[in-house]
Amino acid sequence: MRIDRIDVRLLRLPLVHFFETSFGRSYDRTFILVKVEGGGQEGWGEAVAEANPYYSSETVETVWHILTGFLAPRVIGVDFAHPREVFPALAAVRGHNMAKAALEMAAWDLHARLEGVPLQSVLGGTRPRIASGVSIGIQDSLDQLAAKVETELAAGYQRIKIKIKPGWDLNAVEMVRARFGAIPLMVDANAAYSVGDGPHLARLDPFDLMMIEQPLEYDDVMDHAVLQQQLRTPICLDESIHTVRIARDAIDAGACRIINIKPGRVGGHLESIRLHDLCASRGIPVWHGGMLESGIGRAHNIHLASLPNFTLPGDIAASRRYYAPDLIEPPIEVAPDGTVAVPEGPGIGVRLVQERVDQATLRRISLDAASFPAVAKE
Ligand code: OSB
Ligand code: MG
Repeated sequence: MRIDRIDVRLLRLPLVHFFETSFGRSYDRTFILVKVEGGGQEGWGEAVAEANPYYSSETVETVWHILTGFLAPRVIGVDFAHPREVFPALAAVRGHNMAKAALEMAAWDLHARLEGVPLQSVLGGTRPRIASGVSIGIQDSLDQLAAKVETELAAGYQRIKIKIKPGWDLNAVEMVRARFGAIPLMVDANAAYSVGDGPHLARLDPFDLMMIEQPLEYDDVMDHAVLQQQLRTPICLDESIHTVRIARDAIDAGACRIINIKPGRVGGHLESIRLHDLCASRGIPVWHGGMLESGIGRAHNIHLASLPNFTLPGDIAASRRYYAPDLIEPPIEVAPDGTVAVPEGPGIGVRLVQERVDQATLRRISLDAASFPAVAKE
C-alpha cells in the first residue's frame, strides 16, 4: 500500500439534540475527516478531537496542524506492507493520538478496500453484529432525562449510560432506577470529581451500576486506585487511557476493572487492538466508547467493536441520534434487539454522500509528494 495523496477537511454538523457533559453543552460538532488515496482506491478516517480542548488537549486545529505539518509527510509516498506499520511510522511525533488515529484508520480502510475485504476481517473482528448502548447527556430536568431513557429503551438499546456531575448524580440515578427498574445502567463523570469524593460516590453503590466511568482527572491513575478501594461499583477508565502502557499500569494498580476503548484516544486501530488484547489477557472487559462521530468514524468503531473482548455494549448508536442526515447512506441503524450490523462491503463498507460532505466542509487541503520538500520530513 502506498498513499499518494491525503485530503484533510474541517467540517461542522448540527447535532440532532444538544449534548451536555460535565465539560459543558454542545449544539453542533466540529471535526476533521481524512481521505487517503493510493492504488486507485481511497480510505477514510475521522479525527475525534472537538472544537474545544475539554475532553482532551487536542482540538480540530491541533489535529490540522499536526496532520498537515508532521504526519502527512511521514506517510506520503512510503511503501507500507500492512497498515500496522503506519502508527510506528508516526512515533517521532509525541502524543496527538487523535491526529494519528484519523490518518492511521484511513490507511486501514484503504488497505481493506485494496484487498476487497471488510475492515473487520483485517482487524480480527469476529461478530457480524455488535451490542449497542446509548450515552445520555445531562438534561435540563429529571423529567427530560426520564423521557430520553424511555425513548432509548423503546428503541432497543442494551444499556443506558447517563452523564453525571456534582449536583446531577444521585438524584438522576435514583430517578432512573425508580422509574425503570433493573435496567443495565452506568454513569460517566468525565473527570468531574476528586479523590475526596469517595464517600459521596460510594452512595451510588446501592444502585448496582455496571460501572462508573472516569470519576477523576484525565491524568490521574493512582487516585482512581485509591477511590476503587472505597467503591463496590467498578471503575471504568476513559480519558486516562492514552497508551497501552498506561492501561497496563492502571490494571496493575487496581485503578479500574473495566476499560473503554476509543481508537482516537490511543492513536488508531493498531493500538486499540493491542489494548484489547492486553485487557483480554488480564481479564478486563472492554467496550467501545463514542465521540459523537459522523458515519465515517462510527463505521470504523463498529468494525473494531466486533473483536471478541468487546463484551459489553458500546457507545455506538444509530446515526439518527446524532445527525439528520448523516454523511453516509444508508445510515447506521439499530435493530429492535439493540444490535448494529457490521457493514459488509470492502473497507468500512459505508457510502459517503459527497454533496453532504462538501456542504458541511469549512476548509480543505490536498497534500501530495510535491507539498513537502525533502527537508521538511526531517
Ligand atoms: O466521555 O464518553 C465520553 C462524547 C464526547 C466526548 C466524550 C464522551 C462522549 C460520549 C458520547 O459519552 C458517546 C457517543 O458517541 O454517543
Ligand atoms: Mg467517557
